[in-house]
Amino acid sequence: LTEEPPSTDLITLTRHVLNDQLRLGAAATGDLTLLLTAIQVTSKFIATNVRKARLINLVGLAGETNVQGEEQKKLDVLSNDIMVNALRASGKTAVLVSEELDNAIIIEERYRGKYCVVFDPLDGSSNIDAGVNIGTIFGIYEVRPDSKGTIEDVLRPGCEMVAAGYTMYGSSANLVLSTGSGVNGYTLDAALGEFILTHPDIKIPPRGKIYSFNEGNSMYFYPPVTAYLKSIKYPSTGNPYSARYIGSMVADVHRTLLYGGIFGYPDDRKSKKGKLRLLYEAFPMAFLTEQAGGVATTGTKRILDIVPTSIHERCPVFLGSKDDVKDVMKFYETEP
Ligand code: AHM
Ligand code: MG
Repeated sequence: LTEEPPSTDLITLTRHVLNDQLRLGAAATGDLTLLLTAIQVTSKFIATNVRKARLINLVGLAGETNVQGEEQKKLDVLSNDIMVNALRASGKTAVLVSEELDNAIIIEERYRGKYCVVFDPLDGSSNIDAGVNIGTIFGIYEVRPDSKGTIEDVLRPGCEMVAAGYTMYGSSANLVLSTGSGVNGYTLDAALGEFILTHPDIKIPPRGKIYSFNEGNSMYFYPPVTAYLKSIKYPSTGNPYSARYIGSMVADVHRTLLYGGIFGYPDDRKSKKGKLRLLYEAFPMAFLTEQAGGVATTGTKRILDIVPTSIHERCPVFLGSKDDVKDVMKFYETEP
């Protein structure tokens, strides 16, 4: 038996992004690489805390006190603090929007850079205490020319983002990133403390066999969604689709990117605008989906074209394999 020698030429995330920037030549200042380095550090830090959460009293509600009488910090609050601190200190940001904070943070002049980062520090809150996969989602805009960083710099359509990605905290930590020329996946090598390129140039298969919806909401669904789901569960020809729903957007989207199929969180009679947040959930995931060759829609329009009017607004989401998502769009055209 011959064993492959270990690779001595590791492609780390930083090396990969730097390479991209070098290809851009004079247009690139290296600032985005530095910002992404800061984001990587936050992902490593959050991953470490997720791993030991049960051991160090990070599980539970913020505001509770532990047996020693110390106040506990919920993991998502802690993750938010980690990100805000690191992004501000990077000197590369101007505006920060977090799911955890009511208002945007406008970075003071001393630390100000040219990027705006919108993020959900720890998404999938219902899964945190059970140890199920959760993740961080982020999107990056460059401030508009001559802007010093205002809320208007992030109230822009998702297609204007310069980069988007997520880190999934599961059996390993996986960072999936697009800077606008395809999607790459990196896995954290805990011993090296580096994200290593493990999934180069991710492309979503044009059609999948899996659907991922919270069907517990079926009684509220509108006719196009009900009809679409019926069509894939009771197909006239061929096999019905398999259901997979984790309830962590990062994990459900990650599987969809790799295996294909469709992920959906529609608007319905109860959630009139859907559940997922436009800026830091729908936009980054739609950006990655399109960059991987898939489609992301509200059912009737392209998600990346929506112009946000407030930082925490919601939007319906269907994303994944091109043919699967187009099928659901057809039901929106034909069903009342
Ligand atoms: P959160 O930001 O409170 O964690 O909510 C977002 C999550 C997504 O990760 C996931 O896709 C969705 O909510 C699941 O919602 P539901 O539990 O209604 O199925
Ligand atoms: Mg969330």
